[in-house]
Parts: sequence; structure tokens; C-alpha cells
Amino acid sequence: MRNVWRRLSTGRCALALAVMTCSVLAASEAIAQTTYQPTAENLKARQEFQDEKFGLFIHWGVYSVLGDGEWVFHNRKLTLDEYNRLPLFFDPEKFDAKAWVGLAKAAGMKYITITSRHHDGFAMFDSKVSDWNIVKRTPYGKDPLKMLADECHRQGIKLFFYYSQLDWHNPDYYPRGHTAVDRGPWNNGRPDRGDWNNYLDNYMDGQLQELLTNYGPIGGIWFDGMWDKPDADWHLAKTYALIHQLQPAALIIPNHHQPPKPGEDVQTFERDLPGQNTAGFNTNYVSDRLPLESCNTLNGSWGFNIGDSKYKSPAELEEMLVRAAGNNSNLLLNIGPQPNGEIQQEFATRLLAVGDWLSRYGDSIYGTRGGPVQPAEWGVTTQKGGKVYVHVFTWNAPLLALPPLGSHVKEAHVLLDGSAVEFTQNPNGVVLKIPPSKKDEVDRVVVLTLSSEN
Ligand code: FHN
Repeated sequence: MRNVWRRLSTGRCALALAVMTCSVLAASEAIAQTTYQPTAENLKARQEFQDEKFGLFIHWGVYSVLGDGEWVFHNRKLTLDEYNRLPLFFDPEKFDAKAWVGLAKAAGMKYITITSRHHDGFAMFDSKVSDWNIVKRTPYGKDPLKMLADECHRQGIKLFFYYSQLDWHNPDYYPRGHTAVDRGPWNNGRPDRGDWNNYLDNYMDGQLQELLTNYGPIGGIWFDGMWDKPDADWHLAKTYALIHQLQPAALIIPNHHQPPKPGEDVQTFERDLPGQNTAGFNTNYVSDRLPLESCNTLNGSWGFNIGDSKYKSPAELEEMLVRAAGNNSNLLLNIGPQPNGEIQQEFATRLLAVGDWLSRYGDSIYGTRGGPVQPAEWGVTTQKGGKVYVHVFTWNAPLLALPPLGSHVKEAHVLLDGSAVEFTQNPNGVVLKIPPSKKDEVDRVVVLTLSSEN
């Protein structure tokens, strides 16, 4: 519970309200999760997911041709006829699945999550459900997700499919949601009628069935877009049961910005650490039962955006990853490849730098869970197998005081070179003598070895 409602005001009423609301949400999540019994394979996959800690998010679709992000259809208020021309220009002759997977691995990433279709509804895979797909509509004519899945299997890295439930193209996505009604209004030429049940039960579930049968074992489905129609009946029980029945180990990761619902396996947070709603649309509720994942962008955009050069530095990305781990969460870091299939150098060099950093600091990240100390401005802690990793970002004083850890500290050393770190421990906590920061050192990591006696 330590992450819940962290940002809430400390006034008495607010606190009482927070405690009450939190208990109600926790109780409803508990009920939700007890009516859904994950299989043993699923529980194992959740643990592996938590151990993996770092994934590559890829937003890639026909929108990349315009170099203006994945919302270009909506932002420019294009009509269906206009957007339908876009696939004709999508010919990613430089797409190289081996290079993409190799880059993710070199970055220290343990899984990849790629858009199988975004809000434009355009399937980036060979779908028989509709011809609004890459094989039928583009000069490329091939299925890059199949190549990617095969390569992921070859290189031993998990592949997840992002799937947008929101659809700006299909007439059966009706009644339309906020993005077409309030954030517009935008009628792109679809008729003012449609068969919502057909959209969910045949179109969407049909495509999900394809994704879960034609690509070998996959890590899971990353849903996005329910927030467009938060009050609609999304037939979730049916869709989630279909996924778990086809691949019991596949994790359902919904980006609906709400507390977890029955059948979901991971709670995700967009551009935020769990419980920190700085983006303005995440829930403050943080599950203490499900794995957590925080997604963010390497520059400021999800899909390829030729005008976005706000690349985060390797140091910022490393801190983002460590802060996620300290908050008991994974980091899913996004890039938007170019329409020709290449990943731009600005992304690649930064990813490789993070990979290099992880080759030295990875022990304090992979396989860990959030540590015993409340995350703070100065840093965070992670823990694994009787060890606590103290990650120090900004602390200029020589001594750092930690609250009681609940265990006796046997010894302390610097992760990088093994040199001993002086410390004292008493019932009030542990005081560490932090080594001075070396030049360009983002994160000073001190490893505390705990003994089982208190
Ligand atoms: O609208 C999308 C956006 O394009 C992007 O896919 C992100 C990724 O988390 N999710 C949505 C906004 O919540």
C-alpha cells in the first residue's frame, strides 16, 4: 500500500477519504481478482514479467509516413478517403526484424511490445477479418509482425501485441467516443450508425484470435483506448476469457487508466510512476497484487515524429528505469521507427548507452522488487534475495540516513567495485557513508546484505 495516494493532501479529511476510498478500491480489486483464477502458467508469466523489468515499446503504423505522430488522422481531422490513401505510401524496405530485436537486447531490454494496430484501426499484420491491413493495402505486402515474432522466438525475447480497442476507421465502432465527439467534433465520413456488438465480438475478437494463434507463444496483449468510451460495455469478460483460453500464459495489460478489472494481469501507468498522476489521466490507485508497468517515450512522441528532437539523455533514461524499479514497476520505453523501417540513430545510440549501463548495474535492477524504503527525491531502493540496493541519485552530503529496514545489515559495499561502505545501524535506522559521486555517475548503488536475524 505504500504507493497508494502518495500525492494526496495530508489534511485530516483528505486522509480519511483516501483511506476509505483506498479500502473500497482494494476490496473491489480483491473481489475482481478472486472471481478470476489465473492459471499456474499465468502466475509464472507474471513473475517473469516482473523480473524482466525493462521492455521496448514500438509505435509503428502507416501514420509514420506523415512523420507527425500516431494521432495524425485525428489531429488533422482527415476524412476516411484521405487517410485510406496513406497505406499506398508505406513501403518499409529497410525493416529488419533481426536488427530491431538485436537492438532491444543490446539495450538490456527483455521484451518488446509493438502496435499490432493503433487507433486508426490499421492492422500491421495479416488479418483475414478485414482488408484494412498491411498485407492487402500497402506496396510492402508482407507481415512484419510475423517476422518480428519469429525473430523474437529465435533470439529468446518475449513479444507483446499492443491492440487499440478504440477505432477511428471501422463504422461499427459506434456510438463514437470522446475522441470523435468532445475532442473534435470529428466526423470523418463514417455513417451515423454501426453495430457495436459486431465490432467487439467479431472484428476485435476475430483479430485477437489471429494474433493469439498465428504468431506462436506471445507475452500478452497490451490494450489501449477503452478510455475513449469509459461507460460502454466492452464485453471484457468474453474477450479476456478468449485470450486466457487461447494462451493461458499471455498477460492482459490494459491501459484504461482505471483500477484493475477482473481478468487483467498487469496494471499499467502512462508517462507516470505508479500512483503519481502527473500526466493527469492515470489512476492514483496502485495494485499490491498485480505486476506494475510504467510506459514512457524516448523523445516526446509515441509514433515517428520528424519534428520532435527532445530526446531524453541516457542519464535521464537510466534514472527513469531505476525509479520505476524502485516503485516496484517495469519500464516500457517507447520508440517510433521511421516509415522506411529504420530506427533512427538518435534512438539507437541512447538505447545502446542504457544497455551499456545495465551491463554494469543490471544486478540491482533485473529480478528485483521495490525496496523497503519509500522512494524519495534522493533515490530509491530495490531488493532481491536478502540484498537491498540503495540507488542514490542526488545526495551531496557524506552520510545518508535510512529508516529501519526490519533486518540486520551484515555488510555494505559499492555495487560497481565491491569496495566496503561504512555504516551504523540502530533501532532508528541505518546510516551509510556514501562514496563521493564519480564523474558522470548517474546512480551510486550501495548493496546491503541483510541477515535473517533482526
Ligand atoms: O492515444 C494513445 C497514444 O497514442 C499512445 O498509444 C499511448 C501509449 O500509452 N496510449 C494512448 C493514450 O493513452
